[in-house]
Amino acid sequence: MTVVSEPTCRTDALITLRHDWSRDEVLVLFELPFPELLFRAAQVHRAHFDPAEVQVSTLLSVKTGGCPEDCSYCPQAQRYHTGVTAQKLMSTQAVLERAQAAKDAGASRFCMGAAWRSPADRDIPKVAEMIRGVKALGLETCATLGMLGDGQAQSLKDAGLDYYNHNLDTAPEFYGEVIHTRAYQDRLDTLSQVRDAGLKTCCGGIVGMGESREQRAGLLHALATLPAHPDSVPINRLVKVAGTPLADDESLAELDPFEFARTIAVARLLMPRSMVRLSAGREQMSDELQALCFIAGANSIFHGEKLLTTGNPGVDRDQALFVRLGLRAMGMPGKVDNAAHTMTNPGKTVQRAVACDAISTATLGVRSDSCAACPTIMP
Ligand code: SAM
Ligand code: DTB
Ligand code: SF4
Repeated sequence: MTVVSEPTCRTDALITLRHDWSRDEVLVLFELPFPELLFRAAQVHRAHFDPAEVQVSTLLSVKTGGCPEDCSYCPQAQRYHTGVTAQKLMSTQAVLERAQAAKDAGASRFCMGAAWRSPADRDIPKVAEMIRGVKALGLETCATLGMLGDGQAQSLKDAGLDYYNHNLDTAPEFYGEVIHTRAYQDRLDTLSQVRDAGLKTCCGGIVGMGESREQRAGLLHALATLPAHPDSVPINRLVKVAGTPLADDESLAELDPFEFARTIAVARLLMPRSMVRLSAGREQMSDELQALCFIAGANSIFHGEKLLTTGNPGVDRDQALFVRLGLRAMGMPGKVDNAAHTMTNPGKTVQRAVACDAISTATLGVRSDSCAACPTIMP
């Protein structure tokens, strides 16, 4: 057995970006005592981000259900009977109304998802029109449309797309247990098209699908040794949707919440400058687990009652959690660095950045008397 020494925790290790992690090194991080792992991840987090800031994104399913793929976790796969009804691609106008509402509610980023294996060339101009419209609202744009063919990433980039989300989902050797209709290499090829087009990559995976710790390490290793670290790394905890093979597998044990927090911490250590997104599965998580994840370096969430087809914590629950943890939403360009303020004051614009009691109250998501009278909120 090879003995792997613990990766060092010197100051330069806090800021150095590495692309040469070995899988054994990643596993050693997973196996650190929990407080030590969280401490290290929190240190790295602070070296690159304000640990009190969390990016708030909104997700919209612009084309729901009817997908020909067989991803064993997915409620949108046509072949499983999950109660999701297949719908056509939404109109641009309907998408823009939702984007405006998301902006008014405090989101700074808007992600559009489609249940496609890959988009047809005829769909690209329609999605491009949506992207142009969302961008024109001043929102950061992200899309997840499946595998991309030649030239499609470039067309999306030309329309103003900022990020493309395409996940590796799990470790290479566990992948075949979950998905049979496309290969790991197909995913790597799409990611390379995305990078070549100059788009930012959003790439992560799902845990809690019955993979081992070694395989969770394998997923994070695969992500951290891509030619460039993904700019954003969504870590999803499996949402069990009845009718999907993974939900119907009674032998599948729940993932230990501490193991989920470990996964977030190791992602933060391996990819120090990436946004680590606490993605699907938050509705089933306790507030305490989410807090551990924020300490471990998660700095982005999806906000709103729904993800693509499954539930997400309600707006009230998230605001209350931000209050209790003293977190604030990351800023919107041109406004005070505080989307949460807008989140609690829909339709009103924060005009200047000041550190006053009212702002700190509002950032925490409570509309108090002092907040209502706050001179920084303009009608
Ligand atoms: N069809 C496109 C694709 O597969 O790339 C885009 C949409 S797909 C729903 C985006 C990601 O959502 C998947 O790669 C997977 O990681 C995540 N996801 C889907 N169903 C999930 C579930 N039940 N629990 C957790 N994550 C899920
Ligand atoms: C990602 O990794 N997680 C988000 C986003 N990318 C598109 C999607 C989660 C979907 C969860 C299942 C659903 O709501 O249908
Ligand atoms: Fe289709 Fe994407 Fe769901 Fe897989 S994850 S079944 S590709 S929508």
